[in-house]
Amino acid sequence: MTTESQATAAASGAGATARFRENKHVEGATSQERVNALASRLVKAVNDIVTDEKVTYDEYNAFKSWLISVGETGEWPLFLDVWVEHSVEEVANANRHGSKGTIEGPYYIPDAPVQQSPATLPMREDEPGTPLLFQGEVRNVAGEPLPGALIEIWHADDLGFYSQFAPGLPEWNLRGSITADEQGKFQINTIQPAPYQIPTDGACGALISAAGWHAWRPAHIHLKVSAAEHQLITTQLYFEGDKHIADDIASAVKPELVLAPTGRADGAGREVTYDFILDPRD
Ligand code: MBD
Ligand code: FE
Repeated sequence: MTTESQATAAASGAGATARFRENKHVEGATSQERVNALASRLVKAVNDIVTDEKVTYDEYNAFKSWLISVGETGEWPLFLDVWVEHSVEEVANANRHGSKGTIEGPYYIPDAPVQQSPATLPMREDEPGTPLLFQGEVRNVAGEPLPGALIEIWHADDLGFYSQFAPGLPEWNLRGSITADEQGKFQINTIQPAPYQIPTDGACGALISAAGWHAWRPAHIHLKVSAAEHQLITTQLYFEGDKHIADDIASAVKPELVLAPTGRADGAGREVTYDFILDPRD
């Protein structure tokens, strides 16, 4: 039997690349003027590094070989989301007044099964990990509740693997779309995810080890929260005390996004409350 621990960088990279191509439509996203301006700056930045650092032919060829392997292992989505997306997100959401967003990352799948709050995420019988009750309210910036708001949630399991990107996991494991109640409140039962390690056997892992970096993201829950007439927010929530809160390899932690769950009175795991504030659509 194939289990999630046998996940390979190439298989999860191929999955993430296929998902990206299906979900993101990029034709006509920008004009010739912008392509000229942005591509010219990118090329110049690379040439400046070569000149300043006196890059050798051996280094140039190592770089070329590495870029080829990023494509071969399907790791462009992983590479870009880990090292570039955070600044794109900062620019995109600079003018919001509601809850903080952060990066989407490579493992979102749209159209997870819809459930009404209170809900339990799809999970295996005896899903490993500490049970977590995640609850809260969705409001607008004026403090009014948003009944029927949609909370899309996805996260890794207790070994740090995502369903549909590692073998042996049920299709929608730890993924769901939950509608808030008439007061905009939601209650979601799940388990606490484990920290995520960038696959060590792919191109991103090779870069990390060649550079002497670490490969970790702190444990996190991904969310997309939306309501009619409001801007969708893509975010992540983290856990206080996590070893990599201060040095996330993906630079996606913000202090407002760190949860401090408490033990439940009934002893059944932990619980935490977090409210989402959505900006109006412009
Ligand atoms: C993840 O789980 C993730 O959230 C990001 C941003 C990059 C790689 C793996
Ligand atoms: Fe993630």
